[in-house]
Amino acid sequence: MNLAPSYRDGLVLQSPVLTASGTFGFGDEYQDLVDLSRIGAIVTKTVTPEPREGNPTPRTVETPAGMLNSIGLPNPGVDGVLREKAPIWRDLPCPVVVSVAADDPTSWTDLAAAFDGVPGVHALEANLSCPNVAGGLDFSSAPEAAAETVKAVRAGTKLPVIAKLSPNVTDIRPIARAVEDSGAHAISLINTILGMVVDVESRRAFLGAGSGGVSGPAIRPVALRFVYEARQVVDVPIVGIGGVASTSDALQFLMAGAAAVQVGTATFRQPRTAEEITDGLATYAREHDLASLQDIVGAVHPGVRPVSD
Ligand code: RRO
Repeated sequence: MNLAPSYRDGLVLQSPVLTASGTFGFGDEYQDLVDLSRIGAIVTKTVTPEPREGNPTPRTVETPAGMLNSIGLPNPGVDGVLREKAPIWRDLPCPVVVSVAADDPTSWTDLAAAFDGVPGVHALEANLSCPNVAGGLDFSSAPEAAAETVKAVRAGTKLPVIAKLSPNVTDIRPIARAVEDSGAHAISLINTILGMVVDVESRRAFLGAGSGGVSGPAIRPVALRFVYEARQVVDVPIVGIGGVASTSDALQFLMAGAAAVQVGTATFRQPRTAEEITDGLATYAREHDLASLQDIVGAVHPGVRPVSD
């Protein structure tokens, strides 16, 4: 049975279940807990051109059916990552997708170029949508900025480029179209939804940075709708992200039009979630006589159900 979504220009994954950026380190945190040979790929924490310390604490807080984060993109910078993290990627039993973010076109191009030919790296995820950086690293709230950024990334690399989009927009469709037209091989959505928690004793925002991004099951219905809407206007594969914690969650994303999913917040509770969902999808495919899971991608039927259904 084929579990593999095939990306334009040839990235084929052994499972349609990946880990989401920011929830699995650089592949160096959970490798002893998870059988990485069975998941689709690891997506790393986002890498920037220079090292970053991240935002003031507290950086996370639980929310109903989810969590709020404002981590602020801490990472050792591209040189630090290549020196300290990349050497293990060659020997990991799954592909590595490196998440990248920069702040102007030339830096995006240079950053992308730095990962070309690094052993173990199979694709880049251009994080066009970090919600938590002062001055804004949000390149996907307008089609023009998103397109310019994807072009800059493509100019630096031969690797497949996945464009990760923000949900903090009114209409995802022109943005999805723009990144496809400018050469993205796939689109991942959604990043976190802007939110806030107030500490009523101190009468202050709970997070050190004030506001942050909401993730987890609370945002799943929102994410599903984004995937469904984007699917109507683009041909490239979509990777669904947002509260995927079970096989049934992953199936919903596939049926809404995603060729693959990423597991994020659920990993904090159970690091093996991506592996378990891979098993669950295989079981579903067997029980429903599917030759390929890709046969159900976009299979949701819009419209009103008959009462007898
Ligand atoms: O590091 C973060 O605060 C962060 C990033 Br880069 C992102 O893309 N999404 C998010 O919720 N947090």
